[in-house]
Amino acid sequence: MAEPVPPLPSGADFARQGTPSFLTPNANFYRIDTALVVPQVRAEDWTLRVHGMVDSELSLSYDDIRSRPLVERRVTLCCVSNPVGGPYVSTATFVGVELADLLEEAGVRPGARQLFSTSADGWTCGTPVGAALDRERGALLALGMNGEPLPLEHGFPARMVVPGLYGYVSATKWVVDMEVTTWNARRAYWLERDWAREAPVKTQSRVDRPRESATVGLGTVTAAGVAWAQPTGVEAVRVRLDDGPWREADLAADVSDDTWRMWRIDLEITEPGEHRVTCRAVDKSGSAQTGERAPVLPDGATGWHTVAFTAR
Ligand SMILES: Nc1nc2c(c(=O)[nH]1)N[C@H]1C(S)=C(S)[C@@H](COP(=O)(O)O)O[C@H]1N2
Ligand SMILES: [Mo]
Repeated sequence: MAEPVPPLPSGADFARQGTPSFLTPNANFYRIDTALVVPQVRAEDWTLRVHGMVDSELSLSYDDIRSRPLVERRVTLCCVSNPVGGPYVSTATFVGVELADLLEEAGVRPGARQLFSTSADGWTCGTPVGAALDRERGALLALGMNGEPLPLEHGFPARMVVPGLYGYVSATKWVVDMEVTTWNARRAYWLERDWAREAPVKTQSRVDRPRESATVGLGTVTAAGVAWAQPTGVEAVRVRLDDGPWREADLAADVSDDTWRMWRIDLEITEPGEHRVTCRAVDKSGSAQTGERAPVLPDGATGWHTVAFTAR
């Protein structure tokens, strides 16, 4: 049995107002992988090797992992290639073993900087060793997701999950090998293709309602959406109608600093015609989401999300 997360508080999302559900059902969880065909790895054939700059190499079977103390953790995962307002962000309750436990058991040697992981299909990923070892961050070698074994598409039998880092530097699916090394010794798949080595998640927020190009009636219109700033957490979301003043949105229950937070606000629309709604988040360290536009390459998009709609 896993050490469980507390039950999800009621009011963790504003799904009735148009946000996603707080937990993303596995079938709807976004997917990014380079594999054209999903690797089919049988649990009984799987082993994870931990080696490199360690005192003692580990070679672990699925049963070895499953019989260790398991923990549950709710994490919002997102992709560096997500454009402002985009869909590549989802949340699940993952279950697995603490990555720090495995690495400490192997004994990370001084001077190690990169945890270089490889999947069954040969994809590679470089994670800062410090992030993988940081117990407060709570990286997992995950076996399950939302109460089920990992679906094949999401990395069965095991994958990495590191809160606060974009997936391409942290979330290796079908992971079979972890080499503790330096940055110079190994270059991961997306690093070879001009993406950044360090890729912490950037604070973002999104308008889910009204939808782009929607038509709404005059009067009160409820806008709603999501914001994320893992691992710092979302403190506030501010919303603006057209060029009006920024107003504080209502936030859904605060579940975890590693997960997204839903927002909603009532807008009074008195003028028929075209309108715009824009949102921006503030994280719990007091840093505001920047409005400066940056493209997804090399380390994640920035800018505020604006949705245009019509009232009549
Ligand atoms: N083996 C493998 N793992 C991978 C990838 C991949 O292409 N192959 N893509 C990464 C990227 S870019 C992201 S954003 C996350 C997405 O995980 P998901 O598909 O479960 O949402 O997985 C990461 N792990
Ligand atoms: Mo990604």
